[in-house]
Amino acid sequence: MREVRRSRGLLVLPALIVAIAAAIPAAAGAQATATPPKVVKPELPAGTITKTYKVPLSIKSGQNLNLYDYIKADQRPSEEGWIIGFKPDLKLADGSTPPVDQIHLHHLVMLLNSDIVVASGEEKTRVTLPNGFGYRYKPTDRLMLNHMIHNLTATPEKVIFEYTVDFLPASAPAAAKMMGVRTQFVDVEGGKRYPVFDVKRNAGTNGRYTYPAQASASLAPRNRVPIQHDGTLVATAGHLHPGGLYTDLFVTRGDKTVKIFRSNAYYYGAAKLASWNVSMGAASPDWRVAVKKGDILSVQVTYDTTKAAWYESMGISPASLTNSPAGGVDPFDPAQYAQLDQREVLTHGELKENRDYGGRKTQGYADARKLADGPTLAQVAIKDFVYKQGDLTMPGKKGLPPLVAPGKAIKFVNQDPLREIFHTITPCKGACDLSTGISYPLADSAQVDSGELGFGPVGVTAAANRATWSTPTYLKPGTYSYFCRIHPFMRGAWRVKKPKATQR
Ligand SMILES: [Cu+2]
Repeated sequence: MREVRRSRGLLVLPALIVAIAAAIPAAAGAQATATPPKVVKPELPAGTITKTYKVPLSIKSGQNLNLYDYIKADQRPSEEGWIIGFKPDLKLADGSTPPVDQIHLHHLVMLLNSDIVVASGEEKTRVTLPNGFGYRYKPTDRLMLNHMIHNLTATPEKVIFEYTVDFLPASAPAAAKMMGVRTQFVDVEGGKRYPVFDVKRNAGTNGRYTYPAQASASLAPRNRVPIQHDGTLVATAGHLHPGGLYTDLFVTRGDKTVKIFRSNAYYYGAAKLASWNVSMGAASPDWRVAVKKGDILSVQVTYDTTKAAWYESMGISPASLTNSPAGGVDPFDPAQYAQLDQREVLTHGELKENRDYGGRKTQGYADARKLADGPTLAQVAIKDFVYKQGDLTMPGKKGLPPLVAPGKAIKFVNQDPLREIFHTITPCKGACDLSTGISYPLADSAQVDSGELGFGPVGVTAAANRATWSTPTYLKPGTYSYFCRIHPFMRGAWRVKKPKATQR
């Protein structure tokens, strides 16, 4: 696996401010608990070949790296034609699908030459273009995979990235009528190669936080994709992370902005918001929006902030734009806009690998609040996926929470390979003593967090580019349990001592 520098032009967007905050309807239509829309099977042109390709990848223990790989000739279609549909999957070497709480497809982006074709994440949204549209493909094109596969375990793994392509060969009669599209990558953090932001608990209003509208106005310029030629948007679906409610895709022309699609997150199972067990609403196959050169696309994402803090969150709404106009609704003509079909469809139902929520009683972890005091320490090392003092899995004295006096700090030091294994100290919601799954443990306030201790290319990886973190000195006396949000089986605690009674 190697890291390749991508050309700067790809995701860097011009810096202009777009004022779309006013266009957000307050709390309208967030249907995290609503009945999911129908799963729609795509209609494919005659002669379409559906084939699965395999790209083997080696994943280091605990890895959470953003990497690039070329897709080799035997891992991709061998003839000229049209890519119509794309379905991502991740398998272990034995063909089984790893549970999301152990190995996690953080994100996956396929690049054809320097264009993003499709992007996906753990929700594994299937991309299928409406009948008659496709991505033009030649076997000589450069095809690359940008992937971030997060190994939540301490064991190295061989995995296989599997992708299924609906492909129409150029020789098929239906190919003569195909119209080419290119993906407009509309991302709240557009311009960043690791496009994430943190959502603090209780941020925003009424338990909801819309980004970037409710963040600093200086963040808005990134979120801006200028349309380069007249055309028609024919497909879109949102991408967000646990805690996310919906993405909204907007188009701006002059001083007018209208919403052209809301992609809701439909969570399955008991854990609802706090999980990866989710399908995203995609635009229905007859969604068509006519856009003009100079129009601006942008996206907003809304998260729930009542349940937990959400780190390294995303908000993306890639949209497929035809290479020349293909009809559609003019979103700035009110009568036409009223006709825009904004109904959602799902591309798949619940996935079984997303079902282990965790949060069950287990013998594995001590309840830190009930433990005796450990030694007073200025420093705690992290090595071999263990916090060397106060790790809740450690028996005996090593498992007791280290003490610190009020106003003093404990410094945590990552001593694992700093370019490969990143650890965090993330305060836990609750005692942090239950089993690990996609909904447990959860982060508490986001007031206190170490960031990912480790090093990587700036802006490309999740690394904080430091090896150490010190606990804040303002903490009140008490026991602070925490976990590593990269390896959530890692749990620990520290304790701020009560101040000594002052002598009279
Ligand atoms: Cu860790």
